[in-house]
Amino acid sequence: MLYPLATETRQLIDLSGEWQFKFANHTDWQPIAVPASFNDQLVLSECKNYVGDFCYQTEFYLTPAMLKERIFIRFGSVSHFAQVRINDQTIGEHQGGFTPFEFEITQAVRLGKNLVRVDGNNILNNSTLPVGNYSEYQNEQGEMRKKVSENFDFFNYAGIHRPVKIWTKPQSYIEDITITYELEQTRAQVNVALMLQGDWDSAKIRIFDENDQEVAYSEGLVCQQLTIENVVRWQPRNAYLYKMQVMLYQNEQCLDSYTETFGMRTVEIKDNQFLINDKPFYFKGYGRHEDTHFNGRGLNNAANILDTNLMKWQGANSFRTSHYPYSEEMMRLADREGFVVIDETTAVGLMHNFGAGLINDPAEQDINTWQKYTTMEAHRQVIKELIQRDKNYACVVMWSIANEPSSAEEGAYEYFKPLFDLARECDPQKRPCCFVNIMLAPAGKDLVMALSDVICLNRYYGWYVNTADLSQAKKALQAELEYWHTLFPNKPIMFTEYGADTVAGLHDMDFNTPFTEEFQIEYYKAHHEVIDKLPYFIGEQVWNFADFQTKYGTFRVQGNKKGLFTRTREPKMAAHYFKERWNSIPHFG
Ligand code: BDP
Repeated sequence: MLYPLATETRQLIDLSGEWQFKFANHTDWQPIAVPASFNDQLVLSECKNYVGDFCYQTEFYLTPAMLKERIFIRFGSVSHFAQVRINDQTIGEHQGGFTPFEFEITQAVRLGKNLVRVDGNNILNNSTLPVGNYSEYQNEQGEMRKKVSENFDFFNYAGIHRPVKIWTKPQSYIEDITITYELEQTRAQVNVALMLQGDWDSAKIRIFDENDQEVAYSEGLVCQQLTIENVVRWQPRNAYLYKMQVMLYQNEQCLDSYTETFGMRTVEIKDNQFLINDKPFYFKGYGRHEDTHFNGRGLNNAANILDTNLMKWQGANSFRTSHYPYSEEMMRLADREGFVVIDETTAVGLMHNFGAGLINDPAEQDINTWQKYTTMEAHRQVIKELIQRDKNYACVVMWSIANEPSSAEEGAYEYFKPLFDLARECDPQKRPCCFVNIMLAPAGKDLVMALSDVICLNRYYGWYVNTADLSQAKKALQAELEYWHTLFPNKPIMFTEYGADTVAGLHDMDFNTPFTEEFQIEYYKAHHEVIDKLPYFIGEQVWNFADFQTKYGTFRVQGNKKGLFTRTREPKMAAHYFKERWNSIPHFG
């Protein structure tokens, strides 16, 4: 799926701005910003925490010139379900809150004013991703209400989260471009597979370097091969992007033109190392969230730029899109700025009995996750949509199929095997695939790691277990890492999460006091003492880049406070500690 851009043959109307909004059971419309979550724009608790159906609407105008073209509406994402109507005609629907979707609306639009209406909902249940527990109850006034108890900690923000665009395309047009390549020293063989619609007789492809010099040209049909000499490779924190202009022709007339930027690098796992361009890469970075004041989970371009600059300031080189596909705007920024990305699906909360007995219904304690949940279809869909969307980005070096699934429970391997196969089959660049392992499924108990190319661990020794006892934490961590290495001697190991909640401004002379800024540093130092000695340990991604909003919980003090930065991006002491550390560890070992 191409990113929506205006070109010499395509026009774009960005519908960002003020829309009209209402909850389905209300009659009055009110203004709301798009893109953004509705939750934090509406003040009242019942609005912030609303579960159920909601509606958005706005107008757009079409000119006579636009009506000669095919017209599409494209949503970057709507969380979690959307049905779209244009001028009262139902156009289509999409389930899944973090991937784009597009509908052709040529037949439904007219000259001048048009109305777009989105009927959405934010319901999560045992068949959706992320996973939620859905129920209905009667409130004190005797009215029926819906409830979602999330199987994860981040706040279930909802609404039109990413830009909505009206996009014209010519009658015959380029639907998709898939780029693969083989790199031999300084030469690249670039293979292009085009998906084309309508009538055409040839396609021309030009590749330009960063100085806008043409470096390759070809003319042909849907599969073409081009050679680039003196290739400049995309490198972590030193990106280089080529521009590929694809033009569709009929009778020497150019019908459509689209330019895709792309970088080239190799990725390989060999001898416990993660090689990028044949050199062992060390991941320094974060698990993050799309989470800011006011916007909630909605696209916030200023925050994305600021975060990128903060990550650079710290000497980081990577992040994971925990726990869902991030906006295309963020992915394009990572590609441009050279951040290495582990690209994660929406598969979070795949554990039925997380708080066995205490949190969940005791009667359900013995029910197996893989028998209870019916997420397979949603999981297949998000893998396909994610890879389809992000396949050409050089910054994506690995796909994360799930975060912290119940991988020690019987049936886990059988659930995941077809999903890893699917991801490997869908990815034209054949990148490594992983899943992120939870502490409750440690070495020896986990059943899924054989499928994963890298052992990605979320570990909280010294925090959720051995709380504040860092010397026990170190021993336990060391023992577990060694055990993993014995089980899978050829797989590299990395942290995809480790961290301690820290309330900014809280200090103590006793550095072992949890929640203080001092303890956060001690916690990380203890972990580094262990991992720095292990040659097969290939990276550290802290939890989390910044504090973020969560559902209510006894563990959460107005949100999750494990950030190196606060939610407003002020640095905690640990942010400076990591700046020193990461600036002294090279990107390549
Ligand atoms: C891990 C989850 C992450 C949480 C984190 C925590 O992957 O989403 O925020 O723990 O508890 O289990 O801070």
